[in-house]
Formats: sequence, structure tokens, C-alpha cells
Amino acid sequence: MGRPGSEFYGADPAALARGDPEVAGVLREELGRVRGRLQLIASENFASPAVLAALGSVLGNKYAEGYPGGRFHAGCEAADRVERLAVQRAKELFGAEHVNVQPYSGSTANLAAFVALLRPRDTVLAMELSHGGHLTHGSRSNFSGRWFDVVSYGVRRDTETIDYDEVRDLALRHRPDMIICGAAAYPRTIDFAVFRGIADEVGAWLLADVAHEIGLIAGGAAPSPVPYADVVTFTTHKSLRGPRGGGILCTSEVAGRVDRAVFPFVQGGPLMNVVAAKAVAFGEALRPEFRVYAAQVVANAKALVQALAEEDLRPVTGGTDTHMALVDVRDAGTTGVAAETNCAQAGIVLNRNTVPYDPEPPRVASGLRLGTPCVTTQGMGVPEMKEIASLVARAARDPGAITSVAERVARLTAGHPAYPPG
Ligand code: DSN
Repeated sequence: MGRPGSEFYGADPAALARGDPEVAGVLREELGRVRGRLQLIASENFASPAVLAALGSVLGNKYAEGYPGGRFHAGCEAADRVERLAVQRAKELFGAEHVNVQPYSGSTANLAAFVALLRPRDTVLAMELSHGGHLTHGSRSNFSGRWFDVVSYGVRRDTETIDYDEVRDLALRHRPDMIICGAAAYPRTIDFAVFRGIADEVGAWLLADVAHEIGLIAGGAAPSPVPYADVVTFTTHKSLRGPRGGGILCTSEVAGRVDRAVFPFVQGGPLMNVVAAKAVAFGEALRPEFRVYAAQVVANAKALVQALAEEDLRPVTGGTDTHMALVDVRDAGTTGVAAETNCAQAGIVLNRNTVPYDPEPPRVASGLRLGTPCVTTQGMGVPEMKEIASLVARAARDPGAITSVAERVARLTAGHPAYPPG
């Protein structure tokens, strides 16, 4: 078949090295960064070579506005086939009545969900950003907070978990048109059935944004909101380990509204190479190995949280049920930003995060958010999580430890390389 990629012109590193050595050099540098450091950003993962090949394929050239069988461009036979495959696989994976695989991202998926279910200035009840919610759940700097009247619920001060009584009280008082459950920095299982009950009581739509946990749901390691929510939005690049992108699962009742909201209201032509890569990722997630992966992601997060707690990095909510560790660093005598910076210098990539009722602004923050999807993809397990917790704690607390921590990080990543050479 000649040189790699010639069969369908999928990702071909040699072509890039010949055609643009400068950009090829940047990508080589990025691969080196990824291989040489610990990647603990909770929203990242390492997509498979098959996913990356689909992303780099000729389908990226194709315009295919519309949906399979009803496009506004000619020549969409392959685009139709691959989008139908993606939809069919996602339906099988999640048991949803309807799937839209075109959203460019989780944020545009959420915008489309708002458009499908609401009119501007309608009332939305969603989780407060500083308590773990997402920008698209009502931040004033985002469409959601600017164009809709958003009422926020938070977590309890004592348990740092969602106060379902407060959610219900707010819903009864404000009669929202839509309630959002799901978060970007909340390490606990969300009770979708309780949210459904509250939504029914006040006649609101229920939107579940499971951008973070979707891979755990696919792998049977977290409960699914599909039986409860009218619309479920998700991303494909986080715990699901696919390409950068979004998706929507919904009931047949709102399927037409959701599809029209995605195209033509929010987006133009779908990124067909990304749709192809989503089909590959859904196919991978349907395999039994993915269930093993998802379970290990959660087991690793639990081990990481426990070991961090032993290092005086207090787990928010006391633990985790997911892929995420959210820890308060104040007892270790530091701030989120200082801990993040020290860790970065030691080759540990994670992000500072506010903790509930944080006295610090988000750019400083009192917490760190760590995730296990990447390190689990690299084949690390519970023993490595214990070592990682000790490295994070040492680097976070003591800039003097950065050099020795960096040496241990290098040994750890060399033993479990991301994208192993050869
Ligand atoms: N907020 C991003 C994160 O969780 O990292 C994703 O949208």
C-alpha cells in the first residue's frame, strides 16, 4: 500500500515533515511534552492512533451541511455513511432514542440544547460555576448567563455535595423552564432521578451535561442520565477518549428541535473528519476492553484521592466517584496557582480550581483538579497513583523539591509512555 496513509490519505507524519518542517517540529515537541510529563488535566485524554488517523483524513475536506440523506451539498455518500455509523454506534452505546454527532464541542452542544428547548430570557436553574458548574451553565461572560435568566444552586458547606432540597426549593420558587445537572468540577455521582422528579414537579426540561463522565457512562462505571433527561450533552475527547468534539443524546420528542438547533441555527457544515473519528471512538468504547478501562479510571481516581488526603491535600466532598480528584490545598500551606506552577515545573500537568466557598478568586484558587483518564490510558494503576500523589504533594508544597520530583516523573512516564514509540 506504499507509504503510511496512502490508502485513504489518513494522517501521514512524513508528508507533514516534508511539506512543513516548522509545524512538524512543533508537533514533535508536543509529542515529547506529552510523553515526558504526567498529564493529569481531568478533561484530557490520549485518543487512539485510529481516532487520530480518521481526524487527519480526506473527510476533513468535505462540506456536508444537513443530515444523512438530506444534505445541501453533492457528493456526500461517504459523509452519510460515516455519520450514520457514528449515530448507530452511539445509540447502541448509550441506549438513546436520538443522537446528534455534529456539535463541534461541548459548548456548542449546550448552546444547541438551550436553543432547542428555550426562548431568550427563559429561566434556567443550574449549578454555580464556582461550586463546580460550567461556563455554559449561566456564567455572565457566556451566552447562557447573558441571554437567559439563570438561577444557581450550589453545594452544602458541610458536605460539599449538591443540596437536592435547595435545588427543589429554588425550582419551586423560580419555576425554571429548564434545569441543568452535570458539572465540570464535581467529583460525586449526580442523582439524575432526583433531578427528573424536581423537573417534573415544576414542568421544566431536564438537561444533563455529562461532558466529563461520558466515557465512564459508556464503560458502565457511572450511572447514565439517558433514562431521565430530555437532552444529554457530552464531549468526545475527555473520558470517552475520542476526538475533540461534542454530541447530543435526546428523546424522540425533541429530536427535530435538537437537530434544527445544531444545524442551521448554531453551526454550519459538520466537521466530517471529526464525525468519522467519533464513529471510531464509539466503536472502541463498545469493546469489552473499554469497560475495563473505565473501571480502572475510577479505581485510580479513588486511590489518588485517598493518597492525596494522606498528604494533607483535603479531598473536596471527602472522596470521588468519578475520574476526578478535587483537593483543597490550604492545609498544605499553599494556593491553587502556586501548587499548579510548582507541579508544572516538575513535569506534572494539572489545573488549579476553586473549591466551594473559596475565598480566593479563580485565578488564584484554593484547589487543584486532577484527573486519571490520561494516566490510565498509559497503563498506570493504583501503585502509580500512590506515587503520583506523593509527587504532587511534594511539588505543591515545596519549590525546593521540584528537581527531584521531576526526576521521578521522568522515570514514571518512561515506564508508561503515552503513544509508545514503535
Ligand atoms: N471546562 C473545561 C474543563 O473541564 O477542563 C471543559 O469545558
